[in-house]
Amino acid sequence: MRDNFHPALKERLEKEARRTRSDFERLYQLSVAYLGQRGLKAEVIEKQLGRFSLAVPSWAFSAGGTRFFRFPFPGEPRNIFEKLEDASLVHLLSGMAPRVALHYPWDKISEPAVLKKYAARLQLGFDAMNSNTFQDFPGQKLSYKWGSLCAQDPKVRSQAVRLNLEAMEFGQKLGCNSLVVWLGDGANHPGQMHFRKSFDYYLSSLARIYRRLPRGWKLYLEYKPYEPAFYYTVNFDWGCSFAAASRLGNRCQVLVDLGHHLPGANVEAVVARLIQLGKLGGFHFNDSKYGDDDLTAGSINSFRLFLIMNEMVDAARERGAKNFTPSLMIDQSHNLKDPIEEMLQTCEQLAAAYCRALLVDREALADAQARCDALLAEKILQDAFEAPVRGLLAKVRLAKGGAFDPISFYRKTGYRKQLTERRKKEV
Ligand code: RM4
Ligand code: MN
Ligand code: MN
Repeated sequence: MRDNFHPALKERLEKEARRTRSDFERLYQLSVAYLGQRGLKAEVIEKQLGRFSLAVPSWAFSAGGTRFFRFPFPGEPRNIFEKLEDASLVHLLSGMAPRVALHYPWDKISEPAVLKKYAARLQLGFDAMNSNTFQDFPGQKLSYKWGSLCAQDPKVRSQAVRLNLEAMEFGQKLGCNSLVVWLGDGANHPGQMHFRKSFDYYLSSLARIYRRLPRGWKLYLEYKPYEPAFYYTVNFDWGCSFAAASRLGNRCQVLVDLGHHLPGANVEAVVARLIQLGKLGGFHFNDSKYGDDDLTAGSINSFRLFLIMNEMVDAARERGAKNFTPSLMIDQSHNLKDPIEEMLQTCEQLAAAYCRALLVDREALADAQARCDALLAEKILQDAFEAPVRGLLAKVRLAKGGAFDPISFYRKTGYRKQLTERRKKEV
């Protein structure tokens, strides 16, 4: 395992920045001209953009796979250290992914202190800990085949609670700040599971976890309508998450995974409602066409992503950015693209959507809404959605030492090839 590849790359980045200076200037002027026409100052937007940061998921750096098969690729990271190494490259080139979310026990290792030090050397920190009771692991006493936190068998429920406590303990040693609970618990057949009883089990198991939530931590409840259970899922929508989070207390909030909605759901309205109710904990960003597809954020429905960001910017303005800090995490499964490239692309898409949301003329929008001018209101949003923001993003990225064009830079470095050679040799 090589510790630090940054110095060499940093030099190359500086060189590349000089080489692409005029391309950057041209792109930047496009953004500046747009802002100028609307009386907006580039510095103000850039400052806000500079504070935008994301957490990347450890599990997205290796090939995800589908229900049917997983296609490994050369140079794939084999453990959490190698995943961090890849994550640090994403942060270096994008300048906006300084934290990594973990999955337990997938990322479990015997010496968390070593991992923490390694991450710090790569200039990374940790974000949420996600617990996994949706599969069985070798050596586990009882199976989760019939559910985990919501299983009929109290011993299974206790085992699942214990796994969550362990996950928090592990996360605390690394400096994580929250626990995300997503369950596969549910039924495939009508009558298989008692609806009210299973939700009661959910609430009481969560209460046992919540009581032990480390100081300063949040508990995020993630919902999903179906899969792996195809008839009934115990926590199937934001209403279930909201009810549970309200019952548990202030430090428990709802997590919105963009892919966890039935087709056609108005996710931006869900987000707005949760904000209004003080229960929006954060996001798992991705995109989907049909279900929990875990595709690249903004690749299928970029207007929806913009509308979600628009709700966030609107709320931050109303409440003050300091009082509104939902957790921004990516949750994707990379089956075909190189995960590092897909993550760079994702960061850019998310930042672009956020930047466009910053450009919405909110006074004009409020005025159009007050006058019931539907056309103008919509046009105001469309105008911001179509804004040329790439120059602003590049400006902020370059100021942080990132690449003008992260993906082409990554390709030029031949980084994956180097990794493939190195990871073949080291065991
Ligand atoms: C689930 C859900 C969880 C994620 C797992 C891997 O569908 O989105 O957040 O941890 O997948
Ligand atoms: Mn998720
Ligand atoms: Mn999912």
